[in-house]
Amino acid sequence: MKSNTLNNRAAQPQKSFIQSLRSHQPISLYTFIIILLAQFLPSLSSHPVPPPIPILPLPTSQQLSWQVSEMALFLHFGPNTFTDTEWGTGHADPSVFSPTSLSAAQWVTVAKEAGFSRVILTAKHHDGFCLWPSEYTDYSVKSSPWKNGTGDVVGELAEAARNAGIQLGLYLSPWDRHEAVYGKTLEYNEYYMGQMTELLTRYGVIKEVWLDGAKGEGEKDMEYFFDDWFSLIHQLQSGAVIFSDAGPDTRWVGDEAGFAATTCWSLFNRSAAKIGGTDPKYSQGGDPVGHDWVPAECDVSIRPGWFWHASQVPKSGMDLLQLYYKSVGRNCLLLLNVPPNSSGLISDEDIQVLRDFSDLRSSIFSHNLAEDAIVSASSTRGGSDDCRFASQRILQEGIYTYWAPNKNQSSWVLYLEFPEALSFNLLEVQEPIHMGQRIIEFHVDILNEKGEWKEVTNGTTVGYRRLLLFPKVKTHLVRFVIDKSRADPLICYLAIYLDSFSILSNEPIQAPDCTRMPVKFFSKLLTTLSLFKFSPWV
Ligand code: FUL
Repeated sequence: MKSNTLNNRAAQPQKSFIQSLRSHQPISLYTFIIILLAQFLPSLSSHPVPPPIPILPLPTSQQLSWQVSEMALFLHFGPNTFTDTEWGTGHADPSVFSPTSLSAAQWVTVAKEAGFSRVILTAKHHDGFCLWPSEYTDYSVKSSPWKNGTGDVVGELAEAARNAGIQLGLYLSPWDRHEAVYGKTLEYNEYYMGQMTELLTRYGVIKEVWLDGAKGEGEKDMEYFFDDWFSLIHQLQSGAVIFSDAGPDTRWVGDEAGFAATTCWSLFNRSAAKIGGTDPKYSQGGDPVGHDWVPAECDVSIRPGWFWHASQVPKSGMDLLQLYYKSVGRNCLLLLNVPPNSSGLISDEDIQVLRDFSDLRSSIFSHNLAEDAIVSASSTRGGSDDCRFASQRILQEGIYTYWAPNKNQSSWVLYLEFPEALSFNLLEVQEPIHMGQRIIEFHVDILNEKGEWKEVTNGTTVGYRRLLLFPKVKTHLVRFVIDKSRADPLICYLAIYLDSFSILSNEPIQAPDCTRMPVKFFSKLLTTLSLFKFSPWV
């Protein structure tokens, strides 16, 4: 693994070309020519500078598409929904499973309207009851009164998801409290793989397979053949990611509260994690020197329980917004459980909360206040007129266009200058993670009313997407400073917003209009020429 650690604190502004000229000190023609050449030389070569080398480990295409999907809706549904339990004993009579108006189309519509791109269903929870007619057991929908035993919840959801263009994932619990062969290692592994094969061959494209090591105290001990399971899943569904406490493709974040640590690496050592016995701290933060790419997924329920209970009420839209900041905004995927009720529908109060959550996100994120900013950088790979890695790229959404600095720099800074002073309290930053996760430490400054840089926030990792909320500030000039990085830092998106709902109150820091930083090279050059005090004989 390449681990080219560069430590670089650039809190003090480097005196730029323009600034030195603004000091109105005469410089010689010789110095002027050297400065001019330094600006142009990188672009004089006939060949463009190639993109920087990625830094290992890197995500697979499946992991990239999983990460970009940002939010998935978890659907816990089964006999527990009807018996008011969380961990069914495995002995509930199949007759309890009798939803009166089950509509997988409604689940999918709710997910889609709230901005979720994937649904994940408990095809089998710990009670062993199968929501599809498995050939390997009678403990399933086929023994229930629902549709006289002819129904298939997995099938209905697969069809609804396909029709709506929503991705499908399935949870097949390893712990099975019903199946008689549970505890007999070979037999149960065969049983589990037989069921997994049914799920992955009957229902079209499956994008995520979800499994865990949960098991009650004193339950039968047995070994799961995880490596065999993972190979089977990847053979049958090459586009799927596998979730577990230890990957291989995405990891449990280490809590069921829906948030990651403020430092959150997608780097991880799979060998340091055990399914069913991980260290939550390690899972929450990942591993800055990890050899595997295993990004975190934050699971949490909209209600206190995972299954629906008549007595429980959902969280609020604002609660979900805070969870969003602490999951998606910390380089993770948010897996929000919204359990269908005993009629087989997502409850109206949960739908209302999801609408509130969606409205909050649209209101905050639909307009990047920085979209008209003039962007400049401490340096640009290939020179300041090489548009492929230009700083302006950070205003363009998507991870494949990014700003890259020149090699061997002692400071990495991006400046955003706004046509007029703006008020904001939220910053979004993204790394092009297909090139590896790089940034270790950064901070954000604004120019305050005294014309001094004032730090408004700082952070450690960035990754796919970092959202930082801070007390509201007002300025026309922001700088994003990368203090420490595993390799030359790359930024693909930077945006600012005003979240007027999550107030972290303080007095706005007002900046004057007089102090403006240098911008694009040609405007720099024009300014230079007008400011230049030519003194050829010095
Ligand atoms: C845990 C299970 O024990 C809970 O019932 C729930 O399914 C949660 C998402 O995962 O491991």
